[in-house]
Amino acid sequence: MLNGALIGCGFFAMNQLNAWRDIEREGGGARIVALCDRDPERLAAAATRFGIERTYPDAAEMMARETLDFVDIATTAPSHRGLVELAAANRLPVICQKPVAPTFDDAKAMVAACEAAGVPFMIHENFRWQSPLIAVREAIDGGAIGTPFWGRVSFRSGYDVYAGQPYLAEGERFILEDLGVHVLDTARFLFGDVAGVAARTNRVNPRVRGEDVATVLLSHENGATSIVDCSYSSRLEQELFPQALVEIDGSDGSIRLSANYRLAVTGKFGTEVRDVSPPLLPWAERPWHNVQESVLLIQRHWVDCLRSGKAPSTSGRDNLGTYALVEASYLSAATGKTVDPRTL
Ligand code: NAD
Ligand code: 89Y
Repeated sequence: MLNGALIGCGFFAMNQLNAWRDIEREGGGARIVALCDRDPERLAAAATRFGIERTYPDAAEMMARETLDFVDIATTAPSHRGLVELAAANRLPVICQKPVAPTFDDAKAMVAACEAAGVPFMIHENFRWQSPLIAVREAIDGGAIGTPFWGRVSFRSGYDVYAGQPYLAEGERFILEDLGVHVLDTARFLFGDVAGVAARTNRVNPRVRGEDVATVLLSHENGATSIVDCSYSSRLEQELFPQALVEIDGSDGSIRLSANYRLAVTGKFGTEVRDVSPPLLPWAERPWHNVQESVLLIQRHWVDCLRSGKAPSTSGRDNLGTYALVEASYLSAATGKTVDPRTL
């Protein structure tokens, strides 16, 4: 049994703790044995809710006292670098929530620290673990549409994300860093690495400090072109939060992941339509169930990687490729120029 500790018992960590409990109950070989939060009320509430007795206000003290196989960091970005470096110094494999850090230099330093310590490092970049997006990737790999040459990953919503995550309205950077990072990672996952980024941003909601709308044009190394677009200022006939919609055109056909998880794959012999709705886990709540299932899947993957010694799909090193797209998007939006993310 792998013994883990979770740091940061806030809004999103409840999903991670529910998923860890599922993994323990299903005999998945991992459990959370200790919790840390510098906020005593949040720490006590999580400890009671999940029946975890060992609690700490300080991560360094927890790592010194506990015998752990990994740590799972669910705090917000400003604390990520210090906590990941602390885990590396303690030779502890570490998962860290997205966005990996406030700056690209921090992210690179975190990857370097884990590599120098020889510890596995995974970013909790869970969108590519959403089962509808896995179904899209499988449809590409199945070959029915031939070679993709164009794509779009779109996330447009008017959902009040600020109610659960008030800090999102306060930062100088917003949608590209918080949500765009997922959508850009999805584009990398589906279409491959990127040679050019051209982005434009808008701030529509006056209550939000950073940009809340972004449109990014990606030139992929394999010649495909894709569009990533995100908005938290879109009032739509159907509110689809937190669904990412996907369009892909290939040499032999097309894929459309449209509203409410309808997947249409058109090939040379016609169109196959499937409902790829994610399951509603017992602890999940609509509309978050899609994201919540992906938390369980990525955490299972982490346990699998620790046991087999393989690198996680969203390793710290892999995630530098995604972070470079976020950085390139901000730079492109600020300068009006196309940016090669590989030069950052
Ligand atoms: P939150 O503010 O609700 O919770 C963070 C908790 O961490 C707080 O309780 C805080 O007291 C604690 N904390 C902060 N620094 C600490 C430290 N150094 N030591 C101990 N405790 C510390 O934040 P949240 O909304 O839960 O977001 C956490 C992270 O999850 C963010 O990085 C966010 O981007 C990410 N997130 C991811 C998804 C996803 O789908 N992957 C969704 C929502 C949020
Ligand atoms: O923080 C964000 C995330 O990671 O997924 C959706 C979100 O909760 C709000 O944009």
